[in-house]
Parts: sequence; structure tokens; C-alpha cells
Amino acid sequence: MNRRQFLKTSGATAASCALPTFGKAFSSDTQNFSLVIDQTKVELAPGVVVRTTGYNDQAPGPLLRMREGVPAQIHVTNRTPHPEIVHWHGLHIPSNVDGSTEEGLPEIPPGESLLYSFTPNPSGSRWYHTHTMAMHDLTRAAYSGQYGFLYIEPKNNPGRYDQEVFLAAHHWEPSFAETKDTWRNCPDIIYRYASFNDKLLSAAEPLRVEQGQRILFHFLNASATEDVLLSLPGHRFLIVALDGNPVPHPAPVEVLSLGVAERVDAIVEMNHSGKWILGSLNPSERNKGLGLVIEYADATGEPQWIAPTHIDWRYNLFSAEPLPAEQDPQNLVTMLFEKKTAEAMRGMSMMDTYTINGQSFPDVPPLKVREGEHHRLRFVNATGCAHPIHIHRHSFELKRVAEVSVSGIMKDTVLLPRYGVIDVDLLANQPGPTLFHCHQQLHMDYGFMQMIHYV
Ligand SMILES: [Cu+2]
Repeated sequence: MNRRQFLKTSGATAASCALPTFGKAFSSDTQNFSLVIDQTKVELAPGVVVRTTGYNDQAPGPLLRMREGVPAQIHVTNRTPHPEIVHWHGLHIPSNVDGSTEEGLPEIPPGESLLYSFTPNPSGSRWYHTHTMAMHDLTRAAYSGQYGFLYIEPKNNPGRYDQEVFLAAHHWEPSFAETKDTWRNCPDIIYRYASFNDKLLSAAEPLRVEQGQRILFHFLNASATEDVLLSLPGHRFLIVALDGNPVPHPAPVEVLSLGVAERVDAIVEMNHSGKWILGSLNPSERNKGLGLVIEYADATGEPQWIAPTHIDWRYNLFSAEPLPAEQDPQNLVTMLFEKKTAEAMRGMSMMDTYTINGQSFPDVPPLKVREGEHHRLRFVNATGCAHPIHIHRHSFELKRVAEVSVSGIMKDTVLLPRYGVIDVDLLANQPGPTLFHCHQQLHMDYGFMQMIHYV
């Protein structure tokens, strides 16, 4: 069914029918978008300008609002000197349009264009970003400004709210840390700035609210490497969706956690007048700019930050209850994640490498699945770093987190804590080559990837 053609054209070609097209071609009632990948400047604050690569001369890129089930075409032009590729994160779409070379989509050469065609689903908070490697070049891949929200409007209304706010966290101006954080024993990147969208806490327009309003926040962690913990003093986040998928049991939390690439949708009822900082729990991250002032209509004075008394975030808070009777997991696959330190590599690499059951990509044997099968994947983290584990083109169900059974939570990225174990159930229902990887850019670049093959 999928038309798959690759015609070599120049970026100047205007007629879309002459463009290399990946995915299903559409004619009428198509939603059209265009993205231009190019150098851009982001003014994070007056006098603080970051040079990076972005989409449509901005970073983050434009919010792409799509209707569920209505064919979409995205015309992407690469005006950078490097080959590029755009990945549509969290969508159930064919391998040849998903946006990773490992799944078979070629990169867009410099100066050329590509037409991506697919039918967006499932509904909810998705996103798009480059899917290149950075290795030692910290201007590239997820370190750059190549990311944006892709929101797929649900066919059914998600509920009542007064304002809708999209906030993507990102870290800017990375460099390699001179010393390792020995406690975590993780390779470290340090950043000069952190922001929601394109403004530092000190420079962003406050979010102006009124008593009694319900604000729907769409949070995304678009950082290359850093996990994020957020709080809003005096308020609680009612978590309604994880990775864009409605949770079985919406529950309120004081602290919201976002591993790299995760999304959280939360409703906050504005019932505590004042000027507050919605920001990172980490003071140095707030100093770097990760926060936003929430300002009630009658509030005066300086914005306040109050640290939460404890971190109440746990995935299982949002689980279906009662839990269905435990069945023996089908096709249990244990995946052991380890790190080989640079020293152990006898100078072959200055960087630590990551292994899945003893092998690094591309030497990791593919996981073989059959359409319709369930596989219980057991992620075992034998490293001192957390890993945001992502499966392309599929959603998986959390089954067991920190020895607690969980049900009904569907995700595409799960934050596996240091030395933690998480079980998920993967239903093989999207035939085609599928990439499995850690979304932390350093871990992914240095071996933490595997293919899933349908046989
Ligand atoms: Cu992604």
C-alpha cells in the first residue's frame, strides 16, 4: 500500500509531486505543513542569544496541530550543511516515514527536501525532533534547537479548561564536564542555560491567570540529556495523560517528573493567589532559567519559590484499579543495560559505551517478534544513570515499576531509574523495522540501541 519512491531533486523544486515522498501519498482533505531546517538565533533573554539549528527560523519549532486520522503531509527542507532527518515521536506510523535511518528512511541531503506523508495517530501530545547522532559535536542532534510539539487533536474533547499552555524544557550551550559526577558515575554534559520554550525564567512573559481557572499544561522534556523535576508552589498538578495517552486514574501530585522525551499533560486549578515560580526543583537549573512565573490578576511583589516537602511522583499513582489478575507474562525478554567505562575499553574510545545484554549497537542482535504477539520486556538497569527508554512506532503498557504492579498506563518512553527494574508489555501491532533505544543523546550515541524485527 505504501508508495515508496525516492527521486533525487534539488531544494528548489516546488512541485510536491516531484519530491521524494515517504509514506502513503494523499490527495484531497490533507493537512499540509512545512518545516525548514536551518541555522537560527534564539534570544533566551535580552542580550542572551544562542546560535543553533532550528525549524522555520525558531526553536522550538512551530506547534504542529494535527487532526487525528486526517492524512498529513509535511514538506521538510534541509538548509544545513549536514544530512538531516525528522522523527515523529510517539506516532504509530510506518517505518519508512517514522524518521530514523535504522528503520530505513534515508536522511535529507543538504539543500534538498523530502515530503513525509502519514495519518497521524494516536491523539495527544506527541513531538518531532532530529534523529541524528551528535557524538562529540555538541552543536548537533538533540543538543540543537531541532524539536517541537506535535499535538494530535483527539476526536473527543479532553475536558474543560480555560487556558492551554505548551511548555518544552530544553538545555542550551552544552559542554563536556571536566570531571565526572562520581556519585552517579555518569558521563556529564553541563549546560549554560535551561528554558521553557525559547525564554529563560528571568525573561519570559508571566503566565497570567485568574482565581478558579483551570490551566491545561502540556509539558515536554526536549533536553538532550537531562531529566527534569518540576513543582508549582501552593498548587498541585492533576496528571491526566502520560506521553499523550490519557491515564486510567488521573491523580494530583506536587512534583512532576519528565525523563528526556517524556510528555506529561496536567491540569492545574488556580486556587492559591500570588506570584509563583513554576520551576525546576534543582536551584541551579532555575538559575540557568528553567521556570515560568505564574501571576494571578491581583498579585503584587516578587515571584515566590517554595521547595516541595517531598517528591511524590510515581508512575503507579496513575494505574488502573483494581489491578487485573496477574497472568504469567508471555515471551519474557530480559534486557540488561550496562556501561563499559572508557578505561575498560583500553583507550579505544574516550567515551563510556552502553550495552544491551553485553553488546553495543549495531552488534546487539535484533529482538524478533511476530505480529499479534505480546512480549514482556524486563528492563534491568545495572548503571548509575537513569535511562529514558523509547520504542519507536508503538505504545507499551507499564506492568511493573519498582516492584509494584501497574496497569493501563500506555507510554512510548519510560524513565528507568538508576539500578531500577521496569517491566512493560509490548504488543507487536505495527509491522516493520522498529528502533528501541535510550533517548539520552550520549547513551544513544554510544551504543544504547537495538532493532526490533517482525518475522
Ligand atoms: Cu524522540
